[in-house]
Amino acid sequence: MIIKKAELETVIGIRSDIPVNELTEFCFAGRSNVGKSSLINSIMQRKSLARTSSEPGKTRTINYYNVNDAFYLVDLPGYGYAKTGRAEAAAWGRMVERYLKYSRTLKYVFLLTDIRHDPPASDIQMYEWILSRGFEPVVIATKLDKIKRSEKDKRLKAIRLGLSMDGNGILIPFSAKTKAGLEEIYALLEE
Ligand SMILES: Nc1nc2c(ncn2[C@@H]2O[C@H](COP(=O)(O)OP(=O)(O)OP(=O)(O)O)[C@@H](O)[C@H]2O)c(=O)[nH]1
Ligand SMILES: [Mg+2]
Repeated sequence: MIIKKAELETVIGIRSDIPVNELTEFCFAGRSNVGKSSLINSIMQRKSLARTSSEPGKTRTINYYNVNDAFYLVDLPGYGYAKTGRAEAAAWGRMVERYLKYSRTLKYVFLLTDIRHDPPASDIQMYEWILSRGFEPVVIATKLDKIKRSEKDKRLKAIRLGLSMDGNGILIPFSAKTKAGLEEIYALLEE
């Protein structure tokens, strides 16, 4: 994919209305620190347009990145961050719920989970929740570079099982470091 333009166009706070866009949207959900912003940067072929951090809980807004005036990549705030209070977590849930409900052009929901671990309860809940909203999540198993090549198939199987994924469900192993999996993701965006 040739990236001619990549810009942070809209930032939505916890109380803002969900914007009505003409362009197709793709959103990225997952636990804090799983690699959402890193994946978005990889897609945009930018080093640090989407802010990444080793410190979890960095993205606390919904950020819309305009790519080529063709689509938006929507960076959702991460969940499961230990220091987040219950009230804040609830506000987060409502914000993401409103996003899934009111986005008119949302095409795919990408759910990111760390390839090294069996999906935690929060990812299983998120997966089911996305399904209940009428979307079939595209699961991205992140940080592929952190496991041995020989472990890959076993880890993917465990993730599929952990999330009770449909046999036809899309599961793509990805590394922001090596860019493995990026072509498969581009293929989905270009559909
Ligand atoms: N080795 C490796 N590190 C990664 C990969 N993806 C992300 N990271 C690292 O993991 C940390 C978190 O990445 P982010 O992209 O900021 O994660 P996030 O999901 O956006 O986190 P929040 O914004 O807090 O929800 C950073 O230190 C990244 O450099 C990957 O594929 N491989
Ligand atoms: Mg982030």
